[in-house]
Amino acid sequence: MSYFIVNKLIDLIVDVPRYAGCQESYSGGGISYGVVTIYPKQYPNGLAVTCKQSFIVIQNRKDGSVNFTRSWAEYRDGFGDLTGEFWLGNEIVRQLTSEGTWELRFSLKGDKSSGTSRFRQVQILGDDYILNTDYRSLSGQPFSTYDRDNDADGNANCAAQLKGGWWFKTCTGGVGNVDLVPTNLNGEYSYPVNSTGQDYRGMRWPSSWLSVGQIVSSSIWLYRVP
Ligand SMILES: [Ca+2]
Repeated sequence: MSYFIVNKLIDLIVDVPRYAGCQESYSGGGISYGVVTIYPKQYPNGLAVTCKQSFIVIQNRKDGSVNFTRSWAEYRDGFGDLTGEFWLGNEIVRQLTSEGTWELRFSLKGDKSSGTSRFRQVQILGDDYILNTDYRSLSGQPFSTYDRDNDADGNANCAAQLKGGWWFKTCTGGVGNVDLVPTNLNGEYSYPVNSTGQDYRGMRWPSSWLSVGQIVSSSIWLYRVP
């Protein structure tokens, strides 16, 4: 919050241009990477976010300094440090994606290799923060935390088992069935990746990504399609 206050003070002293989003800031010659107060329609008093060029960073993990095993309220409101590791907050993402066309971009680095992924037509909907997207194996899935079990597994609480908050569908894997392999980029940092057994804790992405090895950094970006 201190960045927010400092930015507000700077606004009062200097006639700082107000940008509706990271895209506008970047193309308008504003900050290309760092904390920016943006002024989208839903936040007329300003919203502090981390911009990376045209993207709003909604998750950043790089060293395990922030604990991602958090409650529903913490995932809703956001936690961590906008200059380090953080989750921006489900409510903010819901508000931002309530109009326009959005994408999620995933930038992952493993100890063996790196990769990127993209979900198109992204919206976060309703009080359970349902993820709607063209990525079929997660689309339609509400968000879950250990204290709010919205997953599709009637016998288990995936967030309690696998740690972190995510759009969990199932808690266990299914060999050869990508829909049944739990993904979770908010799992415990540096929890050893297990490629063969039934232990799906840790930071996980679909099984085809096992070649990246242990995920050492993860960044999720929200992009408004012009
Ligand atoms: Ca359940």
